[in-house]
Amino acid sequence: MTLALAVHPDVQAALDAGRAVVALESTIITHGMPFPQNVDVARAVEATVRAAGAVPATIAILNGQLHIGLTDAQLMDLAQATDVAKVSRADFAAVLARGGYGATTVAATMIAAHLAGIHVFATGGIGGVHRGAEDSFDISADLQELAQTPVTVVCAGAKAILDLPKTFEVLETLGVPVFALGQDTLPAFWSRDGGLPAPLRADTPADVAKAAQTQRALGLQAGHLVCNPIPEDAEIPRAVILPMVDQALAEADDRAITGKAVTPFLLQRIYELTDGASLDANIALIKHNAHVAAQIALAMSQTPAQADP
Ligand code: PSU
Ligand code: MN
Repeated sequence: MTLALAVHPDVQAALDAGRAVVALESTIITHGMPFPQNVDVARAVEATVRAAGAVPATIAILNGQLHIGLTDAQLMDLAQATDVAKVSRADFAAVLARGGYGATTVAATMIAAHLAGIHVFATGGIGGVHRGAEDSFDISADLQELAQTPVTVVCAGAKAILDLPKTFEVLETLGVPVFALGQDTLPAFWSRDGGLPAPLRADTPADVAKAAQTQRALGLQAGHLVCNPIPEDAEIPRAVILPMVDQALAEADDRAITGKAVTPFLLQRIYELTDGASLDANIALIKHNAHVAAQIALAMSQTPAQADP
């Protein structure tokens, strides 16, 4: 059997013509932000991609069908839906097979983008090695996906809900190229400087496109992770956000929250603890990432790779 993808006509037209397309995830909509801000943000991010000259493809499972690009009505429907599964590599097929709604994480969005022939994907933050992973073994499937699926993921770094040094050690072990954009240190989501040296630095979207295409020419199947610092005017100082992250982590521990529920719980609590201020920063950085991802996709479309795997 082959899987029938529901590809939005605008996305299909762009792919057929070799024009720039940027994949967008949907877990951020259903498990990362409250309604109606989530749909506003999803629309604004799509508009940013279009304004930069690329076509957005928000990826989600609706009624058991894998959608590559959503209509506005579908986006609205997903943003309000309850009982949406958070889908990663392990449960992707099972959710499609049983039907219903699914929101794709970074890992699942990479799988879907690659299936559809999309090379670039913009998100906010990736999953990683959770603090206390030495006991819980909680390491996001996003990291393993970056090691095996050739999609360039643009994020703002990783949130302090994670163990950042361990997250980047694992990425190195897995052979994932990690770039900081325009600086020598890794950004850490709400702050531009996470205090860790960046493994690689790229100064322009074209540099990233060239590195990704060279990696494919080498025959390596890994993705690329591009860490794009949050715009200066939207930055939240670490001293402000860290105590709230610590509180959210302590609460998760008290309530014995585990597995897939951990990340959504922490994101929701930080939103509440900052009185919604974390959301403004999220919106600014996601739009910025969408803009950069569109520029990378444009650069790739101008010098297409020789062979498409
Ligand atoms: N980190 C963020 N924001 C997010 C997520 C992670 O700062 O929205 C979401 C993404 O969809 C990511 C997923 O792929 O959570 C990771 O979940 P887990 O840690 O359960 O693998
Ligand atoms: Mn996990």
